[in-house]
Amino acid sequence: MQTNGPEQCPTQGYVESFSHFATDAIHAGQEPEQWTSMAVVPPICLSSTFKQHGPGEHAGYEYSRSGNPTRNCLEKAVAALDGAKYCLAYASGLAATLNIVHLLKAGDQIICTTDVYGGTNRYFRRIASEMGLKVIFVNCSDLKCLEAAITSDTKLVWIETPTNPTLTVIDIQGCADIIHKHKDVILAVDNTFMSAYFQRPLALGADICMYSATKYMNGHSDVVMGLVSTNCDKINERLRFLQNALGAVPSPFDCFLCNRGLKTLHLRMKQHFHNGLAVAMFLENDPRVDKVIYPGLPSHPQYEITKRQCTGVPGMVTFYIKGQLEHAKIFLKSLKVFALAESLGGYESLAEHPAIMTHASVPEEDRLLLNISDSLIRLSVGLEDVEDIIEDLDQALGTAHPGLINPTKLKDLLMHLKTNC
Ligand code: P1T
Repeated sequence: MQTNGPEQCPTQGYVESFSHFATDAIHAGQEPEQWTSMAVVPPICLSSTFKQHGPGEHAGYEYSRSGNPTRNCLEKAVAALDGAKYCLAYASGLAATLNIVHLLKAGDQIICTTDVYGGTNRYFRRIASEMGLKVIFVNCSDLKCLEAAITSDTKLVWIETPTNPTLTVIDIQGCADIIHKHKDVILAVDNTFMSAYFQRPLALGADICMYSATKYMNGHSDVVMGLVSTNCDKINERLRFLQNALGAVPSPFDCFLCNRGLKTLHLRMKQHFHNGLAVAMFLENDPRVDKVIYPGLPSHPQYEITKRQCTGVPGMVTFYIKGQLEHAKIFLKSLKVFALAESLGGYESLAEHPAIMTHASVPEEDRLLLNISDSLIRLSVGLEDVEDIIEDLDQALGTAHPGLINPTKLKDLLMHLKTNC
């Protein structure tokens, strides 16, 4: 679909926002008046180039790598949701990471928390560190370790919270307080798992909030994209230059889809929370499961931090199945509602084996230090009826461990959730 172009230039700086999340998700940056057609739903502007009145005299857009109306519309919506002045969109989450790292120069040090998405780990370890950057991995959930690791060369601290796949929660405000005692050190938070709905890193002191929008922000498993928000003029100016100069931009069609996905983010996240919590509670009492990790359970080591810095918990549940790799494989192959697939945060339930799949690129000794063992399973609990989700887990665990049964009564569990949550 190609419609009339916009009359206005791409805006930077705060977009007009409303005081509540859902209203922002639906209206911020979406004003029909920005299009000559007054389209209520933002058009997909496919044009790669824009006519100029005279050389250098343009109406806000020149070439779609440097700026595109549909992309701009998405960027404004996300900025409003993050409470940010600026947002930039990229061709993938990793492209967003790459652009952030390009803020640095050879000799600078990056501190990356130990437990991050396997592709982020691979990028820092095998690419950034071979291009003259000093990369060290530090457990940033221990603030003393972070403080001790900072040197005069440190320019970027990279955290992911909760971490992928072991769901460690990191105190964002605590990290920011330490980092900002030092001049010119940037705190970047990968907010992919929480989404803008449950966690606002910029309000907690982060300089950059980053997403793999491939996950919850888009929410429909049909787009690969990255997003970066910031309130810092200097960071925005350099990132905007890099977005154009490095060129890893998303297509207008993907921007349209992600912008559409944002309209239901608040509804989806509430249901992911409900379904994720029910699954975590079901698995916690299961004799076929050794351990459940879910930041919304009081048994989680950072439950108190989670309650303080987040307004909810997504549908990511990690657990150790009783037994060995063989049991994990039987369980994963027996699932019917869950698809055995990488990725997360879509409307559909997914299950995966981090050691063999998403974190295979992390060296084995590092994986074991992070407790990413052969019995670890990661679930992205989707939006199906929770009874069907739990029945599926129950039957697949039953196939892996015939003879053992979970004593939890599903009806009681759902009643408990209804009355207590
Ligand atoms: O896949 P991409 O959009 O490039 O995003 C990379 C990325 C960054 N940060 C986090 C926390 C992630 O989980 C990811 C991608 N993760 C998966 C594909 C996965 O299955 O874990």
